[in-house]
Amino acid sequence: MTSAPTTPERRPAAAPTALGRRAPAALAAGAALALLLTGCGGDDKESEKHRTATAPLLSVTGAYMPRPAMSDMAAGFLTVRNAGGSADRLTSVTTPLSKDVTLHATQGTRMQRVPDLEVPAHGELRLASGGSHLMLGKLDHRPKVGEKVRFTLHFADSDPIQVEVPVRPITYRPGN
Ligand SMILES: [Cu+2]
Repeated sequence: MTSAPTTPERRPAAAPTALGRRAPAALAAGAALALLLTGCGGDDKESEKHRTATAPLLSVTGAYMPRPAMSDMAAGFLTVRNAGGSADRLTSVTTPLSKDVTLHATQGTRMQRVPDLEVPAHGELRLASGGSHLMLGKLDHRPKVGEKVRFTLHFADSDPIQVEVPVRPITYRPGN
């Protein structure tokens, strides 16, 4: 009487006649599949690696700001590296030093405001003297050499990145 309710329930789940033989075969197949998945990246670490290889993976290096001659305008330089497999775009920069930060590209000797700047996949966006740069207007104050100015970089896809940007003498050139 006690086994009666359980027996009918088990039966439909497995083949009625070959239960003993099929179950181990299914288990073996399951184990083999698990091994295959592990071998070709099915486990968590491998999928994480795969994910970061295709998404933008950004970091910022070499940031500095030449000490501005006056408090009305300053420039900012830095490099955004992208170790990921897809491009991103720097869309804006915010800082307590200025409410008016724009992205500039240089064409020949003329600089021009642009809406965003590309950070190529497996590459870098280089903002450097004579090239693309950040332009800060209406400064909150004229920063001194050695002062650090917080920049927050905003991207089309990636999370914002905060950088403490050191103020350098106006003659400073990054060594490379
Ligand atoms: Cu400019």
